[in-house]
Amino acid sequence: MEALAAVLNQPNGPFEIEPVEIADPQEGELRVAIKAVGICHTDLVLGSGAMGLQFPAVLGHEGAGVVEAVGPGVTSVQPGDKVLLTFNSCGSCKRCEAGEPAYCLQFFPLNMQCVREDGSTRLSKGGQPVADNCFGQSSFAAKAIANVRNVVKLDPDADLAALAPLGCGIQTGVGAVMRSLNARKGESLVVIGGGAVGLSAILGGKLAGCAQIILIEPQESRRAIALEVGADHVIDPAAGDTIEAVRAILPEGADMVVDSSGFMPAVEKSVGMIGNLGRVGLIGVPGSLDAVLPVPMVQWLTMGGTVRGIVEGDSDIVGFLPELIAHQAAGRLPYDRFVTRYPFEQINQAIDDAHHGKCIKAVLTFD
Ligand code: CXF
Ligand code: ZN
Repeated sequence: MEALAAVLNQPNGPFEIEPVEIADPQEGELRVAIKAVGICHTDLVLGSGAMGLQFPAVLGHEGAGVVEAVGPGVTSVQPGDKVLLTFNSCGSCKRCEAGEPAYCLQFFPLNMQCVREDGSTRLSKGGQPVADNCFGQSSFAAKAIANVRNVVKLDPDADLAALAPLGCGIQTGVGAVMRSLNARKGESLVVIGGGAVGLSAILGGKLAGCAQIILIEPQESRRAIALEVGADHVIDPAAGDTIEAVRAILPEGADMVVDSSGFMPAVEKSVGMIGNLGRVGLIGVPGSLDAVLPVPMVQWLTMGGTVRGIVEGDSDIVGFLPELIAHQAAGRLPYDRFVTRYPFEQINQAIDDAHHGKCIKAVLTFD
């Protein structure tokens, strides 16, 4: 069967809208007619080839659509069901068995390698394989093959374009605060970086009842949106030392700092911002694999500081995504404030707009 896809034929694009051949779903798989897909920064990192992506390839990992066909053994969804797609996991390692699929021991090969263990692809063009299986979906296409473990069934009246970005970016930011750092009512939160994930961390702070929420972000337009969606204070890092600016608001230091920037000069400041029993959560991926975050040992052990890495906001998928969907439906997750929709064919324009600060979170729509 043929479907239009945004094919990456070389590192860093451009994405080319071309017909590809899509195979039938196999054991545990389903074919989804994609109706909307968010663009996540990780798609661009994978598309650079830095993680060993083979070309041509189809990326995309915030898909939402309608099930068209299911493979053998699939009983949780059926053709006609609306589904939200998210990250994949093996289901059999100790982390998956503990309900912690974001730390699946196979996370990298199942999500970021875009190659199956047996080397097979479900996409091809002109008889040649096209790399797929990006986060178990490759949803920059009108049709995608997903897996039972990385889909959540939605209500028949679900708004697919509105829900698509929950699958990665929004759940990462909200979950980082609510789940990974276990935010409690009245706690203070500093967020470094006001992209989609950082702004979602602010939304997580609001849901958790945080008392003081501070965003550190160089772009004025992003600081303005942060204030609209729940930040109490915003700090321009160009205006002076960010540790001093945070401590002018929180003299005893912050309970939580979440970094969504991966920009090391900014991340390094996080250790000076927290107070006793403070927690630092790292989400942003630095440009270099050799990046190191120095921690002042004596200060940290006496104050009981924690630094931890965060993947997908510690989402367990089956419990957390339905929770987020309910918050969205009730108007408690106004991430639409920083989403811009584009027709699927305008994928390159959407990426260019994001590069130039004209858009924060792009969602591509079909039809
Ligand atoms: C990724 C980001 C890089 C580390 C693994 C998880 N999440 C999705 O974009
Ligand atoms: Zn992502």
